[in-house]
Amino acid sequence: MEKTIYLISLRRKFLNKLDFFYDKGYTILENIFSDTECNDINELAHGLKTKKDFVPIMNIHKSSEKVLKFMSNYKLLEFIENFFEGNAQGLQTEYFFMPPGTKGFSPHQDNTYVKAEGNSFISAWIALTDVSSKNGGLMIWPGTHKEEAMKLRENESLPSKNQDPNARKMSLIIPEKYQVQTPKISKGSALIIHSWLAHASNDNESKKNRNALLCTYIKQGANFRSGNYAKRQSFNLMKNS
Ligand SMILES: O=C(O)CCC(=O)C(=O)O
Repeated sequence: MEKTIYLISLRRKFLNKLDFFYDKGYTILENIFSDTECNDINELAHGLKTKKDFVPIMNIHKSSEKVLKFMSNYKLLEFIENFFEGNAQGLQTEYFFMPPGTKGFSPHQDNTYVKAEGNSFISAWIALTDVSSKNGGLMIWPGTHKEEAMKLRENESLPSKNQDPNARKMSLIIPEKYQVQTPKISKGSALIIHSWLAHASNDNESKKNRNALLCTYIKQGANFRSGNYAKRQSFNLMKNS
């Protein structure tokens, strides 16, 4: 009996998270990866860099099954597949080193680039170090996902060394009624981002790298834009791993 009550309360918490996500356009899944799992991905990424630049690695899952397994985490997939009401596939990954001094991403909505319909696309931004506003933590504008596509303007600021070349080209025009937040996210937690949620990242003003892995997912069979730089391709995840 006690076990049944425990399971019902777990299910209720899960459904509350989903309701919060529909309303605000984000949620945080706390501590779903261990320290060791995060360190393994950081080591793997550093091992893949031969040059002395720390530009993010696009589609790092293509280099290692470890990343595929990591992004197939059952707590992540449980959330995503409930949101999709269907099967999830991987779509794109990007590993960020973000060394000290790296400038953040300009405000954007991921679906501007992916162009998926309805609830068929979602992003999970996984902190591989503790993050805050001082070291490049993400900025979010809760509720903006309800606006769907918003207007963009060209950005006048210069690109940043060690950053994705597209990170700072355009900037979203966000209505003033939305308040920005920078949630503190602990290493091993995932910020789940609605396809139309406005988000950006702070500059890294700390003395250490801000490591993170962006994983995006598509509902099986849904359409999406591949993109010249991201070269998105849907792929199967390692379910039940
Ligand atoms: O990791 C970052 O600094 C921002 C990443 C991001 O927002 C994105 O790739 O959509």
